[in-house]
Amino acid sequence: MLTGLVRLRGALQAAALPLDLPGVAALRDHRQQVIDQLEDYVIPRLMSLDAPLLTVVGGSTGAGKSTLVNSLVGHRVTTPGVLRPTTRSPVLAHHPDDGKWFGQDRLLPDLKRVDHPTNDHDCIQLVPTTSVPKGIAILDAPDVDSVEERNRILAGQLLSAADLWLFVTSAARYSDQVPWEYLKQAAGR
Ligand SMILES: Nc1nc2c(ncn2[C@@H]2O[C@H](COP(=O)(O)OP(=O)(O)OP(=O)(O)O)[C@@H](O)[C@H]2O)c(=O)[nH]1
Ligand SMILES: [Mg+2]
Repeated sequence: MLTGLVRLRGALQAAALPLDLPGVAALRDHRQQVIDQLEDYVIPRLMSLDAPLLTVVGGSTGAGKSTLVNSLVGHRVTTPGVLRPTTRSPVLAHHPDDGKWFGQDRLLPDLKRVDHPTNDHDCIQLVPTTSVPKGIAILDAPDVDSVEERNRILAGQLLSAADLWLFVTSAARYSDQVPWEYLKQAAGR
């Protein structure tokens, strides 16, 4: 399968769609998205099938993502808050034995690893804890529809790297358009 996917990526890269026909811009975008998805997620995942299942908690600001992550883990690993948005930098809780899977060489290579809370968009905080079982990890993400552009971009990257999305919303926000666009993309994937 790996050989097949690498060939598929090569074929897509070679299919440059050079003619400016109607609708070509959307097709070029789609082609690039499929290449990115293959390079950022599908091929790396296939090369490390034993890696823990990465669950990314996404959704609107204030929906309760950080609160839910803390409740699932059983103690406070990420800071909830009343300021919107609160979470600006992702927090990844995992079993201590699984730490080797979350190095910069294996996952989200653009993000620097830190071991303390931060608001730096270019960092990801790793929290090793025995409260998370081996084989699964949970990531608290910034909101998908933030007023902060960097938050939105980061949330998109995190969701693309996920094996599983846990989507959080509230009675007031469930019909918002932006989260629904993400869910449609996920269904398409
Ligand atoms: N009254 C009160 N409400 C709080 C407090 N902390 C969080 N909340 C509320 O609880 C809800 C969930 O907060 P969070 O878990 O931080 O929400 P979130 O989805 O992680 O939000 P972002 O990180 O901004 O994307 C929000 O409506 C908050 O305003 C607190 O200390 N006091
Ligand atoms: Mg949060």
